[in-house]
Amino acid sequence: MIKRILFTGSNGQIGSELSRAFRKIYGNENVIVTDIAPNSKVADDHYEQLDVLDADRLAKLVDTYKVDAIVHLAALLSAVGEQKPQLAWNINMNGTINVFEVAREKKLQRVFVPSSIGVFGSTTPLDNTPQDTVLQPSTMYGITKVSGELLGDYYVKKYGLDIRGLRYPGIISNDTLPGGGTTDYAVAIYYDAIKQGSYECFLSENTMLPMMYMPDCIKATTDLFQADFSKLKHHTGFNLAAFSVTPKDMAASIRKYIPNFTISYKPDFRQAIADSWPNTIDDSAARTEWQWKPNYDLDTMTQDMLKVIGDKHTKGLL
Ligand code: AKB
Repeated sequence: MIKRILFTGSNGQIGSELSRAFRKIYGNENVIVTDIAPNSKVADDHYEQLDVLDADRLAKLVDTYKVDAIVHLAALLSAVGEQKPQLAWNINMNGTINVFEVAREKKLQRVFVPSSIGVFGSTTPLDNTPQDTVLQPSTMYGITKVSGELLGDYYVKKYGLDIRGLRYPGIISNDTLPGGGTTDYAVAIYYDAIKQGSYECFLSENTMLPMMYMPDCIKATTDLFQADFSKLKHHTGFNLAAFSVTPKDMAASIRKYIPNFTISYKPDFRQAIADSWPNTIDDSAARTEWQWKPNYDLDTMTQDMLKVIGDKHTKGLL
């Protein structure tokens, strides 16, 4: 039975909220959070500073805390990965193999490592992108995510390890800001809508991408983490979808609540990345193998995002 779980990258957009959700399920003392930053975002964590490239320290923490499973979130995302490709390879690949090797040596019960829609490229069918399809990404981030999926599947087959992962779409949230991704506009648009009533978007108005609200991301991750391993046919790269939207759709959704909201478009280098990613995703494998089903669509998410960010703004917390 899994009792104690160690997170890497716990200060990040997903790590900060997912580790909180795991503490509710597994107990505060059973979730060890680590990040490269000297301090945790949350004061009462079991926090340890960890560079995922330091395999010895990772192994030591696993021993010290008697860890049974690792949720490995530390990674560089797609946009920053294009600015620093060698660093992205180093952190994403060597960080991941360090986690897999510790899991193998210490016989850990489970590893969760996310993948991304970044695994797809322009040779993949862009509409209703299948689960099992061509994976020829054009970004270093995508290359590391495809390699991470293949490496994880190798450890499952060769060593019998239990490794699981999801291809996250763009994740939209209102707690910790994302950093360095191509889908980050979909978070910034809500903050700017509240703060200044307008947003300048770095993608063009009709760029459609798969997106998901954070509560669904938490649900998907915990559901897959707890799924019966023997029922899984796929392991490290489940397609995952909630809804697909363009910046124009998001602006229209925001205008339902902030009628004077305006948006302008100034595409930059991230446009080419977005253009190589799918419009819509077929996530039927996740729906069949571990009963995935999202709760939020664009408008229910917009309503909640604007309420939470609006409250923060009123309290002077932005
Ligand atoms: C990014 O934009 O790089 C990430 C992702 C979709 O993996 N949010």
